[in-house]
Amino acid sequence: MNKTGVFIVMLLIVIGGAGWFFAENMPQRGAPMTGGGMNPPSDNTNTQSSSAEEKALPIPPLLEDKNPEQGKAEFDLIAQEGTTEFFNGKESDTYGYNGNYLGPVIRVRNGDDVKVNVKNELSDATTVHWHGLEVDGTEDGGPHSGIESGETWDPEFPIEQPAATLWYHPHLLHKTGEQVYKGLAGMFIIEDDISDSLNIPKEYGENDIPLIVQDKQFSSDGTFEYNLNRHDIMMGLQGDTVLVNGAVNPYLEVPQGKVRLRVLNGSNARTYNFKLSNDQKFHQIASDGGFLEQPAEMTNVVLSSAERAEIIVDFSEFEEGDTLELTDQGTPFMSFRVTGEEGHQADLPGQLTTIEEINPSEAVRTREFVFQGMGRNVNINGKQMDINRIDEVISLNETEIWEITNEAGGMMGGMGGNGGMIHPFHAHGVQFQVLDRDGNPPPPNETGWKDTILVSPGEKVRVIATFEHPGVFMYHCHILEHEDAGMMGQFEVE
Ligand SMILES: [Cu+2]
Repeated sequence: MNKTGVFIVMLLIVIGGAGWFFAENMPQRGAPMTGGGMNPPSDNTNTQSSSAEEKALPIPPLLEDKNPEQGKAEFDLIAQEGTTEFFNGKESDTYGYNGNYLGPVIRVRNGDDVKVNVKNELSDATTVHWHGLEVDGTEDGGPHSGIESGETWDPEFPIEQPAATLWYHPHLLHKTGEQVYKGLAGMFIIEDDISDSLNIPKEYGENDIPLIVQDKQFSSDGTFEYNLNRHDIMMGLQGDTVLVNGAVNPYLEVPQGKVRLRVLNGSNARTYNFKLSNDQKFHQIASDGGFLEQPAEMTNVVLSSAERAEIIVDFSEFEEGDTLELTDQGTPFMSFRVTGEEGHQADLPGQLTTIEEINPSEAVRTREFVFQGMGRNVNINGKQMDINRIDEVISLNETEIWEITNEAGGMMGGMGGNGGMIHPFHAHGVQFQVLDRDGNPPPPNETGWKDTILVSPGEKVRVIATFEHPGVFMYHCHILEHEDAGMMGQFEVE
């Protein structure tokens, strides 16, 4: 800063609010304010231009069930190419299911026999994996279930698990990252007698809201592409713009009452630390695989890629016109606008469900999974994915403990702590329970069913599961760039 600049700053400090002085005497009024971080507290021009871009949160439609018969459901899903306008007047090439970006919500009931007709209208092959669904390997939609361009795939499966917020996305070998990033993902909701009977918000789109949170790296022209640089290969592709249901900085109008948010981290690699802008407490009622036994009171929730949390936020104390923001590490990315409408008031049930704890003594063995390597060398137990190799064989209906260790951060961790990589571990076709993290019991929001678990650098997490579905399934890191690079293996249940 030159001497004149220093003088102006000092003058500002000395005379404080004497704006008239500058109005009368500054030759270039306003110039120091743009460059010097000295914006006045209420810059109406900026507020108006940013609010003009704000969009109402898009709510993905519920996909029509074509089978009127009770206990059966049939859906049509088309993977297709399109364009999406994330910023006014700027179109980006995207993928979507039954649309240009993301997909509709598939909602089924426990006990339903489900059929999905998947048509691939992309120019590339794809697959559709039902993330979190307990189905046989042939219906799971992993890399073995490739659908060539122009072809169809019609999996049929019964729903045999409790109410939960799951999701679906492609799982093509080496191409999962690209296809998810371009927009292929959707929510898959299971309801059951328990979710029906609980006095919690459950009006879809009104007070039961899906939030698919993703990050993108946009170019200055408002488009994005899937091009990995060296940093992306190491850390997974992490963008600077957060989208919710495909919208940048959207707002949601909420009634004065409790609202249920089904939060899905649908990002390729990023881990979020969600918090409300006023540090207000909320309750997590469900994890990946369904309800927790009791609501867990929290001020923040951490979700790594593919993890879900259903949370209840109470807006009863707010007045019409009030706003609240949802933040990641303190940075807002969507807002809630409270309306004059009265919302869901009932207290949360003290008990949501009962979860039968799997006793570790039932486990027939402990299997170890060590996450190692960096960049293109990421691996599990020293091996990279080979579609022609089965890595682990499990007997049908047996219970096992899986011990997942993250050693991959070792080298960089030694260089200064935060260089270590987290790895979200995901196993297909099964829901597990967390036994411990480095020998300590899991936090309350990890005491329910899980299918994806964040494993920090140097950490060891033990989970337990009973394998009730036959077939070939994947286990892998859910940082999609790590998965695509080979941090994946196959287990066969027989
Ligand atoms: Cu990873």
